[in-house]
Amino acid sequence: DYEAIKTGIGNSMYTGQVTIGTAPSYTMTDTARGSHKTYNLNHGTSGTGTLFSDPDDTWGDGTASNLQTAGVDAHYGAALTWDYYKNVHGRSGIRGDGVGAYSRVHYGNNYVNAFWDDSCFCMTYGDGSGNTHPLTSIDVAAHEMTHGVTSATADLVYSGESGGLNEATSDIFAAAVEFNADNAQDVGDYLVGEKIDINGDGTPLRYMDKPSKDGASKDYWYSGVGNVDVHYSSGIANHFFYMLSEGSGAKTVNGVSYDSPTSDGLPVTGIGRANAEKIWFRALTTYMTSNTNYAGARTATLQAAADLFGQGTATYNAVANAWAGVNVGS
Ligand code: ASN
Ligand code: ZN
Repeated sequence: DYEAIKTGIGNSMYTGQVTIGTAPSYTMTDTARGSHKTYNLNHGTSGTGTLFSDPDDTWGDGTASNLQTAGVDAHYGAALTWDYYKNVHGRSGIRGDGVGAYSRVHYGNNYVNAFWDDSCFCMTYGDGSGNTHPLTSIDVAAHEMTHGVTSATADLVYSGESGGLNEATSDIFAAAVEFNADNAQDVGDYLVGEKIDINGDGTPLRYMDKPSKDGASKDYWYSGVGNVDVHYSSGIANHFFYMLSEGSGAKTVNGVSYDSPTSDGLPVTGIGRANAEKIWFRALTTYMTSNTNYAGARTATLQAAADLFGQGTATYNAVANAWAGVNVGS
């Protein structure tokens, strides 16, 4: 059946008033993006709950007590992620087949996590502690959806060094989607989860300029890093991506101050985030495979840089230097 593209007004938790796809009249169904749908689990933990619907096509009120609000954020985050992959990398949908996934919000109670699940081709969001700050920020949505992209491409095994690369891929494109969204209330940064107050003290979940700022993530590769949690071994690739984009040392971007150290003390010159994104995407989709480790990620990104910019160019050399800065290769 033909479904007209239709948009409504959403009052989100983290991004102000936004436009969301709401056809047919009116459900949270984004017909412009593979008919991606957003469902209300209403604190349940299984099934799909109810597809959000609304008679006047104005959704949420910007507070967590209105159950539509988290739906607006999740639906908007999925749309931004869809648009990013389509507009920047020419990929239509998570699998590249134009088919949308779906989101579920209000999972359980006080659930402080969000997750992608390959088996339902869907992502799920908790409401945070006290059910007061749902995990539905742009970066978290992009992180979870990117797990779907990784599964559909390199399919990096979610343990050991490949697991760290899988996690980092989600953080890298989370930052990329957030920057590309250009939303005034959630400006782009190299932090993960800065909007959802996951630590209760306003600090983000992860930092890409110096991942060890979170107290657990790794800044540099070492033999045995495959034994640490994938959300911490990811730090090495997050740090690589930050330095490749912005360079080592101190820098302020969109009002956020960063200070990125290298393992060897040698400076790294950044090539700009857009080029770094292209290199990581091509490496992920063309060269990485299930068991790619950090050494393999270095090779994959160098191959991608050679394809896109030419071997021996300043851009290619920056990739090698950024890996050296995180103690991968020399
Ligand atoms: N939010 C977490 C993640 O996407 C869930 C997990 O541990 N897989 O990484
Ligand atoms: Zn993840």
